[in-house]
Amino acid sequence: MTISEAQPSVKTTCPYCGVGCGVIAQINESNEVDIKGDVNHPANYGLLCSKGSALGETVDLEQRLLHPSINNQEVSWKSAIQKVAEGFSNTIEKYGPDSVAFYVSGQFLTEDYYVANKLMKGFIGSANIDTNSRLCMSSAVAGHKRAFGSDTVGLCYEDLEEADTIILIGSNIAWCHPVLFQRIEKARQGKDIKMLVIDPRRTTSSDSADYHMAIKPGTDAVLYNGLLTYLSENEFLDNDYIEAHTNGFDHALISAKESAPDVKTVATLCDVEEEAVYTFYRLFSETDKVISLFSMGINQSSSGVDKVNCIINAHLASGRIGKPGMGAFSITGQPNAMGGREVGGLSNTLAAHMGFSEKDKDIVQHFWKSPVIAQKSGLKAVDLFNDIHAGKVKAVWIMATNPAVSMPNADLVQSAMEKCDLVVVSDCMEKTDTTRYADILLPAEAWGEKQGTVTNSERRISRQRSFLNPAGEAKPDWWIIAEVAKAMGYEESFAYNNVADVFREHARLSAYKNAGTRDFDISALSTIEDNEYELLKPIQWPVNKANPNGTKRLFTNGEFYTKDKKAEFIAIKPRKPAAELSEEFPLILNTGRVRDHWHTMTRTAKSQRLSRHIKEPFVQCHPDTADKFKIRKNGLVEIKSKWGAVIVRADITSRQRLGEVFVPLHWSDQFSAKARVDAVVNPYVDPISGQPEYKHTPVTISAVKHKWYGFMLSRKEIDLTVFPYWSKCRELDNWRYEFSGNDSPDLLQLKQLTQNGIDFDWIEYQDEFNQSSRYLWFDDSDIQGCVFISNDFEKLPSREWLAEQFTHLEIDVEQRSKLFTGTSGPDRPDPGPIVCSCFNVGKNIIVDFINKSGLRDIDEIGQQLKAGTNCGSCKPELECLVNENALIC
Ligand SMILES: Nc1nc2c(c(=O)[nH]1)N[C@H]1C(S)=C(S)[C@@H](COP(=O)(O)OP(=O)(O)OC[C@H]3O[C@@H](n4cnc5c(=O)[nH]c(N)nc54)[C@H](O)[C@@H]3O)O[C@H]1N2
Ligand SMILES: Nc1nc2c(c(=O)[nH]1)N[C@H]1C(S)=C(S)[C@@H](COP(=O)(O)OP(=O)(O)OC[C@H]3O[C@@H](n4cnc5c(=O)[nH]c(N)nc54)[C@H](O)[C@@H]3O)O[C@H]1N2
Ligand code: SF4
Ligand SMILES: [Mo]
Repeated sequence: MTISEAQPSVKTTCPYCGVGCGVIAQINESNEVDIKGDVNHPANYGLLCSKGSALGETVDLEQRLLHPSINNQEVSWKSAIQKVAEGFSNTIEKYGPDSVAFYVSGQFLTEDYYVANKLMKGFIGSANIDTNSRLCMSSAVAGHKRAFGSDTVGLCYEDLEEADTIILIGSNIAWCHPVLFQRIEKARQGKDIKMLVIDPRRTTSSDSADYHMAIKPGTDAVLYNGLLTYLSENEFLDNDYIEAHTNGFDHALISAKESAPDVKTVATLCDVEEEAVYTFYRLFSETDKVISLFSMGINQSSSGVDKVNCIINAHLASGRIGKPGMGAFSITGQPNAMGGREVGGLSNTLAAHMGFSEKDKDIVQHFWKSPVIAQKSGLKAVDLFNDIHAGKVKAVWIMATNPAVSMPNADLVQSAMEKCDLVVVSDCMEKTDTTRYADILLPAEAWGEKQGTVTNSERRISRQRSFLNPAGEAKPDWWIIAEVAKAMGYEESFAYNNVADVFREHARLSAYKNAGTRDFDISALSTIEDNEYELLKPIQWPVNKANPNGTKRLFTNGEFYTKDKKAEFIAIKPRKPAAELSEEFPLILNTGRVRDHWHTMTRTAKSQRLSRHIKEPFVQCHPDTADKFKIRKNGLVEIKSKWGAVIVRADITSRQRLGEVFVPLHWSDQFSAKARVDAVVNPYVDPISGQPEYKHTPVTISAVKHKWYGFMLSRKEIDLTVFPYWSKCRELDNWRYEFSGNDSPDLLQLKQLTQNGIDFDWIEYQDEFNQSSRYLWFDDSDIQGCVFISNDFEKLPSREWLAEQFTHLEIDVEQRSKLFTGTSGPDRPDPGPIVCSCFNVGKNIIVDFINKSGLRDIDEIGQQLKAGTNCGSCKPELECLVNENALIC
C-alpha cells in the first residue's frame, strides 16, 4: 500500500457484491486503512458486511502485480502496449476481426467496460467481447428482454422493506448479499413480512425464513408454472392488468396447465410436500405485496431463461409488478454487473442497451464515428474458450476475471489458454491460476486506487474514488485499453483526458437518438463537469430531463419497452437439467458461495479475519449419502465427474438433500492442491443466454485415504505442493496448512521446506504409541512454526488454540511442552472454529456460553461476547448455533 498525501476520509463503494454499499475509507495514524459504512449511502445506510468491513486488510502490496511483463520479463508500459497492439493488429490482419477476443468482467468499472466494448465492437469490428456476467446474469438479461423488451430491473431495495411476502428463490442472500438481508431482517422486526426460501439446500437464509422448500434441483419452472395454474383456477388473476398491459397470456397458461396441472403433480415433480406447495401459493396470492427475489439458483441453469420468465409470468398475471413492494427482482452478483449491461459488455448486446438491429448499429457507429461496427453477436464465454481451444480464436485479452478457476469445464479452459497464440492478462494480482498462462501481463489499479462508477442491483450509479496511490506501475483498466487502441491507430477516438471524459461519452450515447425508446438513459449526466463527477451522489437511472434526480421504480405506468408497450408472457415447457445422472455418476453436484470469501479468493484470502470463517475447501453431503459412499466426517473426499475431479474435506450434514452434494467455487490452485471445483462442473449452457449450468453436474464421490495427516502453522509462507493434499489459509499472523500423504515427511524434509537458509532451533517429539510426530521451531524464544502429524486426522490438536499461542511471542520452556501436547488448558480455552470474524469469537466459546448462561437471544449473547455486534454477518449463524449447534450453515 502506498499512501497519497494528506488523507481526509474518502467516500467510495464496496468492490464486492451487487448491493453496492457506500464505504468511507480513511488512512489512520498507523498507516492502515480504516473502513466504515457510509450512513448517507442509500444502499446500506451505514451497514457493512464482514467482507466490506475487512476491506482494509486487503489493500497492502503483498501479492500485487507491480510491473508490466512480456514472457515473465519486466518491460516498460510503452513496450507492453506496443506488443499487445501489434499482437492484436497482426492477428486481425491475417485472420480477420473474429480471430481475436476480449474476456472481461463485472468487476470492471463502467468506464473500463465502455472503452473495452467500444474498441472491440466499433474499431476492431467484432463482437467477440464477452464478460464473466455471462456466467452470472445473462439468463436474467435474456428473460427481461423477452418479457419487457429491455433488460430492465424495475425495483429498488425499499421494495423489499415494503413487501408483505418475500420469496427467495435460488438465492442465499444472508451470505451473498448480507446487507440487503440485514435490511430485510430489520424491516421484519417492525412488521410482518413473510419470508419463504426455495433452495434444495438448507442455507443461512432459510434458517431465518418462515418457510423453506427444499425442492428437487432444477424444478423451479414447474413450481412457478403451477403457481400460474393456481392463480388462474382460484380467481387470483388480475384480468384488467393482463388485458391492458400484456400479450400472450393464454399460451403461457396452456403450457403451465400442461406441465403443472395441479398441486399434487407439482409436489411430486418438485419432490416436496403438497402442503408446502399450498403454503407458497397461498402466500403469493393472498398477500398483496409480493417479491420473488432470484439469483444463481435460477440463472445458472440450462433452462435459466425459461425459469426467469416463469417467475415474471406469475407477477404479470397477478399484476404484481411496477408497484411498491412487488415484482420479480433479479439481484446482481458483482459490483458492476449492471454497469456492464449498460455499456453492452455481453457479446450479444451492442452498447447502451442496444442490440444488433440495423437501426441500432447505425446509431452506435454514427455516435462513435467508427470505421466499422460489429455486425452480429459475438462468441459467448463458453463458446469463446472452445474456439480458443479449437484454434479459431488466436489472441485473447482477459481482464479482471480468473477463468482458469471460474469457467465450467475449467481444465479445458486452461488447456485452451495454454494453446492460444497470444494471451494478455490484466489483473491486480501477480499469481493467479490465469496469470500463469499470460504471455503479456499488465498490472491494473485495484480498489482504493482506481476511479470511476459502478451500478448496483437497484440501478444506482455510485462513485468509486481513490484514496491510495497506484501500486507500483499499476494503471486504470480504461487507460490501458485506450492506450492499446491508440497504438492500433485509433488515437482520436480514444483520446480521453480522464475517467470523467469516458463517463460523459457513455452518458451521451445513452441519450443519443433515444427519445424514450430505450430504458437506459442518463442524459442528464452527459454534461457534468469534472468537479461534479468528482462529487456525484449515488443516483438511480434513468436520469434525464423528466427525472433529473433519478428514478426509484420502473414500469409504474404499466408500460414496457416492447413495440406496443405491453409485456410479453412466455409459454414455458419446463426442461430437466442437461446432464443426466447415471450409474457411474449418481449424485448431483451443486456449487456456490461461502460468507467470507469472494470468488477465486485473490483478495479475500489476504484477510486473516475473512480466512477464519471457513478454512478449507469442503463438500457438504447428507449423512445417508455419506454412509452409502463410505465418507467420514472430516475425511478427504474425491468428487469426480466426466469432466474432472477435486479433493476436498467432508462436512456431513442433513442440511443437504439425499443424493446431492455442495462444493464452494472459491478455492483455486493457489490455495489447495486440487479443489478447483469448476474442473468438475459440466459445460452445458442455456441455449438462449449461454449461461452455464453450475448448479447441476452428475458426479460420484469416494473417500481418499492417506497414511498420515498433518497440519502446520508457520510465520512464513511455505511451499507444500509436494504433498498429494494441502490447503492453506491465513490464521492470525501465520499461515496455516492442512496436508497429508502416504510417505510421511521427516525432519530433514521439513527443515528443507521451512528453513530457507535460516538455522532455527528445532524440537521434535515422536509418539510411537499414537503414531504421531510433532515439531516446533524457534528463533531464540520466538516461535516460528509447528507441525503436528498423525495417522488419524481426528487426533490432531486444535488449530485455533495453537494459533492463539503464536500471538504470545515469548514462549518459555514450560510452555513449549504445553505446546507439544497441543491441548488447551483452563486458562487458555480453545475457541474453536471462528464464527464472528470481526471479534474472532469461536464456536466453542459461543456454545459454551449458551449452555452455561441459558441465553437464547442472539442480541443478549452479542452483548456479552461481542459476537455479531459489528457487521452482523454472523447473526444468522449465531441463530443457527442457538437452535442446533451446527457450524457450516
Ligand atoms: N460471500 C460472497 N458473496 C457474494 C459472492 C461471493 O463470491 N461471496 N459473489 C457475488 C456474485 S458474483 C453472485 S452471482 C452472487 C450469487 O449469490 P447467490 O445466487 O445467492 O449464491 P449461490 O451460492 O451461487 O447460489 C444460491 C443458491 O442457489 C441454490 N440452488 C442450487 N440449485 C438450485 C435450484 O435448482 N433451484 C433453486 N431454487 N435454488 C438452487 C444453491 O443451493 C444456493 O444456495 O453472490 C454475490 N455475493
Ligand atoms: N462452480 C461455479 N463456478 C462459478 C460460479 C458458481 O456459482 N459456481 N459463479 C460464476 C459467477 S456468478 C461469477 S460472477 C464468476 C466470478 O469469477 P471470476 O471473475 O473469475 O472471479 P474473481 O476471483 O472475482 O476474478 C477477478 C479477477 O480480477 C482481478 N481484479 C480485481 N479487481 C480488478 C481490477 O480492477 N482490474 C483488473 N484488471 N483485475 C482485477 C482479481 O485479482 C481476480 O484475479 O464465477 C463463476 N463461476
Ligand atoms: S453487502 Fe457486503 S460485500 Fe456486498 S456491497 Fe455491502 S459490504 Fe460489500
Ligand atoms: Mo456472479
